[in-house]
Amino acid sequence: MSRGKFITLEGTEGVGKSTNVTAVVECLEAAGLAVVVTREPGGTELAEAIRELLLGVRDEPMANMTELLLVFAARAQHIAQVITPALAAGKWVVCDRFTDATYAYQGGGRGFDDDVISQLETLVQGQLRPDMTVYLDVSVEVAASRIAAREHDRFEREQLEFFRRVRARYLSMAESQLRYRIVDAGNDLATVQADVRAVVQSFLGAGEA
Ligand code: Z5A
Repeated sequence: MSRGKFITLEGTEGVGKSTNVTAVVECLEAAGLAVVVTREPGGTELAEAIRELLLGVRDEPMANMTELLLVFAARAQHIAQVITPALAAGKWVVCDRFTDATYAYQGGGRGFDDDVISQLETLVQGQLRPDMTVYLDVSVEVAASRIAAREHDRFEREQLEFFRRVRARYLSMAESQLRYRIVDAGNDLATVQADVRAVVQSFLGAGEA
C-alpha cells in the first residue's frame, strides 16, 4: 500500500483555516481518497490536554521555552498516535496547523532561532514533513476583526505587532518553499473556498498525488 499524503493549512489567527478544512476534505473525498482530519496543537486526548495548557489564560506567565517544548510534546504524541499510522495505512492527513506554525509563532513571534526549532523538528519528526501546505493570507487587522467577538485565548491576547511578525515569517516561508500554495483569504468566503479547491485539484492533477 502506498503512503498517504500530508496536507497542512496555515495562517494567522482567524484567517479561516478551520472553515476551509472542509473544502480540502471535500476535494480529496470526491477523488476517492480516505481522509483523516486533525489539528495542532491537539489531535489526540493527551495532545488536546497540552493544547489547553498552551491556550489557557493563567496568572503565572508561560516561559517561551515552556511554550516551545509543549508545542513539540503535543506534536510527538500526535505524530505517534494519528499522523504516522494514518499515512502508513494509505490515508491522507489534513491538519489545521503543523510545524510551520512553530517557525511562525515561536520563531517569528517569540524570537527563537530557526536552528533551535529545526533541531526539535528533526528530533520529534524525523523525515516527516507536509507534502503540501495551503497558506491563507490576510492582513492581521482583518484577521483580528473576524475573531473580535469571541473570548480570546492566551495567543489571541498578543498585540498586533506580534501577529505582524508571525505573518511576515509565514510569508517568507510561503515564498521560498515549493510545497506552499498561497490563497488570498481577504476575499469573500465563497471565493476563498473556490481558490482552496483549485489548489487541491491542481495538487491532485499534477501527479504530485
Ligand atoms: N500555535 C503555536 O504557537 N505554535 C504551533 O506550533 C502551533 C500552534 C501548532 C491555536 O491554534 C494557537 O496555537 C494559535 C497558534 C498556536 N494561536 N493563535 N493565534 P488554532 O489554529 O486553534 O487557533 P486560531 O488560529 O486562533 O484558530 P481559529 O481562530 O479557529 O482561526 P481560523 O481557523 O483560521 O479561522 P476560522 O475559525 O475558520 O474563522 C474565523 C471566523 O472568520 C469565523 O467566524 C469564520 O466564519 C470567519 N471567516 C472565515 N473566512 C472568512 C472569509 N473569507 N470572510 C469572512 N469571514 C470569514
